[in-house]
Amino acid sequence: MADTVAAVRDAVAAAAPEIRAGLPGRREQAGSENPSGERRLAADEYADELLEERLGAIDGVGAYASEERESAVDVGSGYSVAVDPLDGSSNLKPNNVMGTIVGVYDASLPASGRDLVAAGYVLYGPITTMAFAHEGTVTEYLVEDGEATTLNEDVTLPEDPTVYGFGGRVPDWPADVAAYVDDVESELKLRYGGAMIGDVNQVLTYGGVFAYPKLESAPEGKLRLQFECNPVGYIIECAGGRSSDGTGSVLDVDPTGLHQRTPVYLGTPSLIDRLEATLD
Ligand code: FDP
Repeated sequence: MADTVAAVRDAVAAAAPEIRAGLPGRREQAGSENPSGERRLAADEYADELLEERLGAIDGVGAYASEERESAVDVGSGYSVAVDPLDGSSNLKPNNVMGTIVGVYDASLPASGRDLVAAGYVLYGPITTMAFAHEGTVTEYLVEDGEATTLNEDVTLPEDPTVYGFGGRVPDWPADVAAYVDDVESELKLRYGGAMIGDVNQVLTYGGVFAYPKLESAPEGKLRLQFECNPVGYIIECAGGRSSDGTGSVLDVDPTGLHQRTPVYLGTPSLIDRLEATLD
């Protein structure tokens, strides 16, 4: 693995226990909003500042951008890292799973998903794990005391899918999204926890489909292309799955803004093929 990519992976693993340890005392609102207009927690700010410091110090990282900042920070020359420091932060109050996402782009931001050279996420569940994709393969690590040790090499989605989870309020789903869910719910079990990383990791483990779809009230959905959809789409594709914005791979969505949103559908290839055939 190239040195810079390995250093990013190791820095995120090293920061994970610190982020986790900082959560209990940071459940309150920070009194501000992120650039997407969402209320920010003290925990979001803490994780963002920690990751900027750690990732920004790596040789070969040129820019740091996060969901919590209006624009990218120039930290040298080299890859651009795009981070969602605490994904699913509304899960902090009820003490449910959360994540940290990182994408490593060989381009300035906003960039295409095709410019990703690596991507990973940390899952703060009963144990802390990390999935990291690079050069077409995904490795799952156990993260303990800031060290990542390999749990599974070459992680792939299982053949027989079993779970699905779709975000957004059901009455807000357009008719074609609702028709697709009607179609798959007789085959799959509903699993939706409200943090993208928790829900995606179930799909990676059991096979199935995760979506934050287009909504009647939000045709672009909710999730952010640079920080969430591209990195996680890249991981799912490296694991033999498919990503889609409803028409084709999320990695082909035209990058138009740092905080742009896109509908996103991720999972077992046959389920995403069926989804694209069902959506108008
Ligand atoms: P959150 O707002 O809690 O940070 O990134 C946004 C996100 O969580 C995703 O992790 C999650 O999949 C989605 O929003 C949940 O949205 P809903 O509350 O609308 O289900």
